[in-house]
Amino acid sequence: MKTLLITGFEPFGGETVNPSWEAVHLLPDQVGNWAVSKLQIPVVYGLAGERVLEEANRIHPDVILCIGQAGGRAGVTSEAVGLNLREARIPDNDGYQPINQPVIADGPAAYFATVPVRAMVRTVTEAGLPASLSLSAGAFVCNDVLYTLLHYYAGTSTRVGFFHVPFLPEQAKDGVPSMKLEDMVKALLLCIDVLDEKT
Ligand code: PCA
Repeated sequence: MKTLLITGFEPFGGETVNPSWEAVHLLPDQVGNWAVSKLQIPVVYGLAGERVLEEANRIHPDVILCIGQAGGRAGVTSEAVGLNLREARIPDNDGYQPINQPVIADGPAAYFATVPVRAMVRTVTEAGLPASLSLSAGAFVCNDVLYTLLHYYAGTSTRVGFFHVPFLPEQAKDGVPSMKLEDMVKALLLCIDVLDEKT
């Protein structure tokens, strides 16, 4: 049995739910050959990544997959890149709004995700749900966590990925796209099934 640490975020930006955690906490504790460990993390620069690393250092997962809300996107997106940049349009849940700051001083500009991002997109698309590869996780807290983990685990066997989910129907106003919670859960289960693929 392999271990997956999967995280979702608390609500932010005036929302009362975050679909990432709603979907993650509905996952079973075992999916195929994976023991699934779930963690909710704060929408706070720095602290979010620290929380994931604390838990990861306790349970030593084979893969860490973080899930976040990307309001406005029409489908689920597998993030290919973590960027060494903090650039916030809105304050995080601690009131911090950095502009042009690094995630890690003197870290490399970017890392590629080490989970099979294309296989994840393919399996969700084949199931008839909207999914695509994303070349930017933005520069808010989701990217902060992705970059922090990719930096920490660079050159090790621990693989790291990030998956964004759209708004839930009840969050989406004025024609903004959304996805049903059950479809998000389905997409996550499909992604877990392909975690051992190559690309
Ligand atoms: N989405 C934000 C942070 C937390 C979340 O769910 C982001 O995309 O950075």
